[in-house]
Amino acid sequence: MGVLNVTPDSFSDGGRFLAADAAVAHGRRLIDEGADWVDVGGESTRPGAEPVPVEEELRRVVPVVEALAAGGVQVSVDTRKPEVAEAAVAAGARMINDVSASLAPVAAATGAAFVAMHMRGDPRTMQHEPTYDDVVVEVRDALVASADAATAAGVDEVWIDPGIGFGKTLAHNLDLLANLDVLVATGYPVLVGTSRKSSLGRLLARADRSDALPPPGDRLAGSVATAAWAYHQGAAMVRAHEVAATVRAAEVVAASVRAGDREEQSWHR
Ligand code: HH2
Repeated sequence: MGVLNVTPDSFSDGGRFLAADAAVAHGRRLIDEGADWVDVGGESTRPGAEPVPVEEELRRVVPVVEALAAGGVQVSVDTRKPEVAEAAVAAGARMINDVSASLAPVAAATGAAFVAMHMRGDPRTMQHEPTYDDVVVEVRDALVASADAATAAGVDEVWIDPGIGFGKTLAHNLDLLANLDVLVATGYPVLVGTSRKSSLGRLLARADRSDALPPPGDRLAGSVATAAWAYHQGAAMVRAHEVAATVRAAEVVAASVRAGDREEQSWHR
C-alpha cells in the first residue's frame, strides 16, 4: 500500500502533493513501482496534529481519489470522518483505512473493505505517556473486537493494523513488531505501517551512534527492514512511502519464505 498524503503537514511528505495534479501523478508512480493500493489521506494523524474541517478534507481528497480510480488504480481512503469515507467511496475508493476503527458502518453500507487500526486516544494526545499491561494482548483484543463488530455489521473484507506509533512508546512498537504473529493468528489479514516513523528514527540514530534522529526522508533502511520483518511474520500488506524498495525487499522475503515452506514439506515427506 503506497502512501499519498494530500496535506500541508504530514510528518514526512507534507506539502509535496497538496496540488491535485501532483498527487495524482505520485499515486500513479506508486502503482508503477509495484503498489497494489494507493492510500489517499487528507488529514495528518501525526502526534500533536490538529483536526482538519470536513469540507477541507473533502476538497483535498475527493478529486484525487476520483482521478486515480478512473485510471484503474485501487484506492483506499485514509480518514476518520464518515462524510469523507462516503464521498471517497462514491468517487471510486474501494477500501476505508480508518485509524480510529470507527467507520465500519460506512464500510458496511457502501460495500468497501475496511482497515481497523489500533490507536490509544487521539493524535493530539496519544503520545502522552501511553501505558499498557501487555501491549500485544491489549492491541490484539481491541482489534479483534473491532474486526468482529465490523464483520457482524456486514463488512466483507476486514483488515487489522496494530497502529505503530499511535499511542505507543518505542518499546511498545517493538513488542508489537516482535509479536505480529499473534495478530496474524487471529485469522484477519494484517496491515502494518512502520514507514519513516520516529521509532525507526530512534533505532537508526542508535545504529549511527548519533544523538540526532535522521529526518523522515532518511529512514529507508528502517522502513524496508521492518516491512521485510512484517512479511516474514505473516503480515499480508505493509503501508509504505518508498514503494519500489519495499516491493523489491518483499519479493526477496517471499522467495525465502517459499523456499522455507518447501523444506518443511520435504521434511514431512
Ligand atoms: N500511519 C499513518 C497514517 N495512516 N494507517 C494505517 N492503517 N496504519 C498506519 O500505520 C498509519 C495509517 C501515519 O503516517 P503518514 O500518513 O505518513 O503521516 P501523517 O499521519 O502525518 O499524514
